[in-house]
Amino acid sequence: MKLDQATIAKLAAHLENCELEARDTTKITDDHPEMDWDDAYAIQDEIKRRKIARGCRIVGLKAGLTSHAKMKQMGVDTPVFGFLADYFSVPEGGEIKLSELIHPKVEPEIAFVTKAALKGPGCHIGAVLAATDFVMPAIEIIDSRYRDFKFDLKSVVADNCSSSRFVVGGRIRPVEDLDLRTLGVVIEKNGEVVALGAGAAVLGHPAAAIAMLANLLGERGEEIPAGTLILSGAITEAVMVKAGDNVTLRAQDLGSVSVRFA
Ligand code: 0L1
Ligand code: MG
Repeated sequence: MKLDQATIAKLAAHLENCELEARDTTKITDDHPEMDWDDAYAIQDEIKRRKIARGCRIVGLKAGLTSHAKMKQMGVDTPVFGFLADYFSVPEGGEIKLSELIHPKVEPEIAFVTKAALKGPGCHIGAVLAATDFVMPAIEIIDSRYRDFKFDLKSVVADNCSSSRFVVGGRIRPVEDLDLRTLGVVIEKNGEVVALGAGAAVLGHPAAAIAMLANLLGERGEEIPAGTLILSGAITEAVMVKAGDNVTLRAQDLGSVSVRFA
């Protein structure tokens, strides 16, 4: 690690305050070009610790930048992971106040819920499918705290991978009868199709993103516990939203999920 504990705490407080006050900032590597991956995840961990200390519950995990569409859109080449706090969860059909966010974008994702622990190294799609209780469609709302979504990967990881809100719903299905690679998704904004794709856009199979996450956590001596909700990553590029927009995700075999922005 290149940063000391005081700097990690200061950067975590800065990024979390930007999130809570819905204001943007320049990327933190501008002032700390020496920071490494361990520093980036240590800042994310410190943001999580701050939330837990205030009484928040951690309700899940997310894999980010798991599709080539997203990596290309963001100009990066490695997937990343973050955590989901309780207040990120928006009820199906619910409303999100734009004033609470900076410049949100929506992403269509497949959410997994585990029934057994997953631990890397060596975690693979088969282990993930065997450990999956059910899947459901999810809209992730990302909201990078970095001005104009301009960042590098370490800054993104420190910023909890742009996590801000998510909506799950639709049909809850066990994975046995689904082919998640060919499962199609369509995102509509105000009734118009704005993005579409299939599960294979996520590392060839959405379960591969969960395996990657278990392997990354395994490197840190951590595992994905049974009963964990995990967003597997965007199937399409992220779509900008504005006040008044109604967003619906229609997922083949998994029904639909909606949210509106006020
Ligand atoms: O969920 C995601 O794929 C977001 C990862 C962070 C990068 C971004 O803000 O697009
Ligand atoms: Mg995402």
